Amino acid sequence: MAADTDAALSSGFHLMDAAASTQAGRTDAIFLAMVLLCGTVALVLLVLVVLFSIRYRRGSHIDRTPPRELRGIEIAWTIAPLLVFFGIFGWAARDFVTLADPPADALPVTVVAKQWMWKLQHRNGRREINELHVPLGEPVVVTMTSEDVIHSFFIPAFRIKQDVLPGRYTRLWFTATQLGNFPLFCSEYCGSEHSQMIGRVVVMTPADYGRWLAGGPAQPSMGQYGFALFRQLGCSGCHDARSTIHAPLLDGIAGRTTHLQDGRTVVADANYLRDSILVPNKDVVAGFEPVMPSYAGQVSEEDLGALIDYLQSTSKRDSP
Ligand code: HEC
Ligand SMILES: [Cu+2]
Repeated sequence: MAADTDAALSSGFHLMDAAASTQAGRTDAIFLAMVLLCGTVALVLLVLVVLFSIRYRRGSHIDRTPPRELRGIEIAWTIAPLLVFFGIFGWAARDFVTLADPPADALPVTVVAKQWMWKLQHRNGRREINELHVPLGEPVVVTMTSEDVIHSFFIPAFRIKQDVLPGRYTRLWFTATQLGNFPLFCSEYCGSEHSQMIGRVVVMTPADYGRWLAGGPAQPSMGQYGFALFRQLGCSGCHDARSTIHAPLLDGIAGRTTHLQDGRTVVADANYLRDSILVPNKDVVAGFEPVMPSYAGQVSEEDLGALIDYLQSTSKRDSP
């Protein structure tokens, strides 16, 4: 099976890790361009330093009258590097923005980091620890949070890294371009066993991945589990259309623009939904009383993820 070829772990001499995602080639190109550019400048300066120190050494008979002012040259060598740096900035910024904007059809995976392991869950409810199975050639978006301290989700072969913070969601997406196993590291020092917070990404053919995803113990999908919680925690008691309490309807809330009491407007992304549940008085919806209780300390990160997945799935269901 393809997953047996440990592409990134194979022995031998590598200057660079395998480049196994669509992002990897682009990041490598910027890296190479910077190394060449900086290397060339450093080399030219080095050669000039050596030449000048020989040419103008003490005791050499050479014309030492100061040169006349060459303003044109000074302006040119100030402006040219500036433009080059702006160019590099624009180039890198474009890739950076792309990384922050996952395609709409990307496969969602939630990640909860804790000292010292990665807990991952797929949409259909399948869970894994320190392993992430993904299909080849399909975009995958990971939404991450931490139960304790700051961690960092790092897949060198994909050239992606993102801090994982307690109290909020961060996300990242990638499309794998090579079958095999690739190391997953925590790259933010997070305590005594930080160096053992290691996992792997297993890239499979879409058919193998489909079989893998359907395997495992039978369990409710994240959305189904979230819906059960929605009733169990009493959310539906207020938010149901038939409720006697005046609370906003949550069908189709994800991505909706909400007007708040203090005049701000916010787009309901995962972080907004998270805060609505844990710190409801922070963003009170216009036209409603701040009567919603906080659920901080009552829901685990996994349950919160499932609740949000359920809220988000109501939008998908309603959209054409
Ligand atoms: C006691 C009634 C009550 C309960 C229980 C309750 N809510 Fe609310 N909720 C409200 C009210 C009222 C608002 C609007 C005022 C505000 O924003 O605080 C609201 C706002 C929200 C919003 C923001 C809505 C928007 O349009 O932006 C979300 C999301 C939400 N609740 C989710 C939940 C979830 C999930 C639960 C269960 C874990 C829950 N609520 C439990 C009354 C309730
Ligand atoms: Cu860590």
